[in-house]
Amino acid sequence: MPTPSALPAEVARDLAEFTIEVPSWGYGNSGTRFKVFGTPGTPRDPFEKIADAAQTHAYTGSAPRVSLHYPWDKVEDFSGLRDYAAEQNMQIGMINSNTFQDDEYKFGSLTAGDRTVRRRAIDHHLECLDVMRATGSTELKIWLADGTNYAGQDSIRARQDRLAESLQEIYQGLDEGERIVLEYKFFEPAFYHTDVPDWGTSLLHCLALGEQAQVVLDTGHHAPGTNIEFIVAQLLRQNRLGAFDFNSRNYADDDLIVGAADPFQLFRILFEIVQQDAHRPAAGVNFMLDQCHNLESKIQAQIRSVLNVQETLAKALLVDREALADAQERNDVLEANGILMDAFWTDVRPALAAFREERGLPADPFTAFRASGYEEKVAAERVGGNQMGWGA
Ligand code: AOS
Ligand code: ZN
Ligand code: ZN
Repeated sequence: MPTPSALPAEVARDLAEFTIEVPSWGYGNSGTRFKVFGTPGTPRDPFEKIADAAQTHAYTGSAPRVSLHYPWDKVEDFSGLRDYAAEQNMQIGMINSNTFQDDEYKFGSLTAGDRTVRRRAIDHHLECLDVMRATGSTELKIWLADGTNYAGQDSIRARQDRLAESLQEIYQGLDEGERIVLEYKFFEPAFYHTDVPDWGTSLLHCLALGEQAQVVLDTGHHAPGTNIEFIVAQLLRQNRLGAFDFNSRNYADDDLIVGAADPFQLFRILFEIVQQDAHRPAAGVNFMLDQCHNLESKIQAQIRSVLNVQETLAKALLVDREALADAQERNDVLEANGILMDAFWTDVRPALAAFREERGLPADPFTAFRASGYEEKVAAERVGGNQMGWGA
């Protein structure tokens, strides 16, 4: 496929509608268990995080929402935070609950055997629903660190039953038009078993709860070699893919920039999405980033991430699906594969630059942001106070 100088109209339409949600924690300091490095200009409160997230949107035109983590992003007046976001041309996206940082949750939260601990964890989620409403959000995202480290430590079955009961109570708290999304992860911080380890477990709980419960797929949460696009196709088929946590990884849950480690995997995933029209807003899939930027500039990294997804989506949209269907019907294995590869290898960057300029955006958002002086300005302004970090 030759390099197109302009995008076909329907591809341009789909890209113009497509949005990505950015995580508030991606703008704070992060690191590994060995070290968290500070960076001049790192936000000191949720307002400054939103201001930084707004830069990602201003330069890409495709990232109008920011997810919050509660209580990391706790403020006195959440409606004030919502208003501040609106002034920055941003909306508050998903509210992420947090039951993994308090001593009380050492042996579990929604799955804990101790009734008082479980009660506290359920109440925390109900409080998240209040935060959601105060910020104008409609989505609660649940990722649980629950699990065990040793065989026999606790009953796997009993924990599932307690989880189902706890989720039921949270689900009862939803109003119409709201939803919860349940994330799965096969290991970490628990290393023997995790209570929501895979898409099957998440889906079973969601099916038991009802239509307002859907699965979150974090691309870093699978065993190496897992065919993630298969999971995407299957969840979409059941109308239960609520959201994505995009990132990339080489080894475990690395939370690196999406499309950095394996751009072809991102392409395969987005092609499954495109085939079921799930990239369009009407499908209701929330495409989020869940990343940490330990070494690199955080805003630049977020801009790069949005661009990586946008470029890869453009390639997926360029697949000649008619020709593909024809090759598939004839069982022409190599022609079918070649059609996909043609789209994957197409250089969409010039066409995307033109597309952005038509929308009044910089042709190269990454370079434009670097040259804007924003980072130098906030580094000079944000003195005193404590920089916010993953976990604070
Ligand atoms: C944890 O591994 C999950 O990916 C969560 O979605 C997320 O990273 C966490 O809630 C953010 O701190
Ligand atoms: Zn995640
Ligand atoms: Zn993760």
